[in-house]
Amino acid sequence: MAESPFPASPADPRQQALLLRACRREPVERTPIWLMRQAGRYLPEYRAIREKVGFLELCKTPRLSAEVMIATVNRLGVDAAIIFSDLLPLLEPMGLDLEFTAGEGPVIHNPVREPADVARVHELSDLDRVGFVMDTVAATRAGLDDSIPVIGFAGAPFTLAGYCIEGGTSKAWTLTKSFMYRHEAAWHDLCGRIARAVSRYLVAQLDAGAQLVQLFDSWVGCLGPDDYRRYVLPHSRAALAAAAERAPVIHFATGNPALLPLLAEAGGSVIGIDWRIDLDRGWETVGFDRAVQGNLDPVVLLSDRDTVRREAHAVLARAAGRPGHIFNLGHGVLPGTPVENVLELIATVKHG
Ligand code: 1CP
Repeated sequence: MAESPFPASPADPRQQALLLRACRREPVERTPIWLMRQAGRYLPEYRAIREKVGFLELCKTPRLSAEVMIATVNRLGVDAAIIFSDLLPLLEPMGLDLEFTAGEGPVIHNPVREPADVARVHELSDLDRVGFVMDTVAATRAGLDDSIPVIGFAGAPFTLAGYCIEGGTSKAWTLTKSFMYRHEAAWHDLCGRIARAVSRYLVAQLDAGAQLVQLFDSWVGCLGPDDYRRYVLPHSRAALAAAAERAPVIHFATGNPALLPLLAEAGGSVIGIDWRIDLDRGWETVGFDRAVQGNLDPVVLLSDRDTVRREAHAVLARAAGRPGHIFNLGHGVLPGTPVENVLELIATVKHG
C-alpha cells in the first residue's frame, strides 16, 4: 500500500507538480490547496457568464468551460484545476432525461423507480456523446502551466444511482435506499451499469490529458458501514480500478466518517475527509500510509478573515506536516461565500 504504483517520471515536468507529489506522499515545501466547487456561483465573474448561458449549455461548450476554470485558477492561485463540468451529464447518453431548472437544481424526468426500469439505463460503450467533457479536459490542460494538474472527475455509483432513482436531489435518499433494500438484484444491476460507464469515462479523461481524477460519492454518507460494504463497495471499487492503474485517484465522500476505512478499501490513492471528524483521527482510520484531502467546513468561509485563518491553521496543525495532505474543504464552496474569505484561506495555507 505504501508503494506508489505510478512512480514519478522525472522526464515529465507535469508529474512534479506540488499536488501530484502530495498524492504520492513525497515531501513538499508547502501543503497544496484547491477547493471543491472553486468555480461557482460565489464568483461574480461566473454569475456574469451564467446570465448569458444555461448551466448544461456551459458544460457542453468546452471553450467556455475551460475558460471558466482557467480564469478561476489564475484568480485564486490554487494548485489544481478540476474541469468545469458536472456529475450528471454522463447520465444523458445512458438514457436519462436530464434538465437543470433555475433554482431547483437537477431534474431527471424519467427516474428509475421499479426493477424493470433498470433495463432502459443503457451501457455506455461509446463516449462520443460526452466527448465535450474530453474536449474540456484538453482545453483546460492547454491553457494552464505544467505546475497546475488538471483533475477529471465522475460521480460514484451510489451517488449517481441516487439521482437516477430520486429524479433529483434529496435530503435522506429514502427512495434510493428503499430501492436498494427491496430490489437488491436490480440495484446491483443498475450500479454495475453505472460503474462500467464511470470506469470508461475516467480513463477517457486521463487519455484526454487529466493528470488525476476524483470520484465524488457526495451522498453515500446516508448509509452505515455494513450497507456500504454490501451495496456500494464492489461498485465503487469497479469504477475506480482502471483509472487507479494509470494515475492518482481521489476518493471522496461526505456525511459519515465511519465509512472512511471502507472508502480506502474500495480504492483511491487519496481519501477525501469531511469536517465531521478531526483530520488526524480521520487520517488514522484511513491509514497514514495513504494520502488524504480535506477538511475545512465550508461554512467557515461564511465567517470573517480571522476565523478563516484560525480554522485553516487548526486543520494544518492536525495534518502535522505528515506527507500526503492536500488542503481542501470538506465539501464544496457554498453560494454566497465572500471571495475575500476564499482568498484569505488560500493565502493562509500557502504562506502561513
Ligand atoms: O450555475 C449554476 O447554477 C449551476 C451550479 C453548479 C455548478 C457551478 C452545478 C449544479 N454544478 C456546478 C459545477 C460542478 N459540479 C463542478 C465543477 C467545478 C467547480 O465548480 O469548481 C463539479 C466538480 C461538480 C460536481 C457535482 N455536481 C457534485 C459533486 C460535488 C458535490 O458538491 O458533492 C454534485 C453532487 C453535483 C450535482 C449538482 N450540480 C449542480 C447542482 C445544483 C447539483 C445538485 C446538488 C444537490 O444534489 O443538492
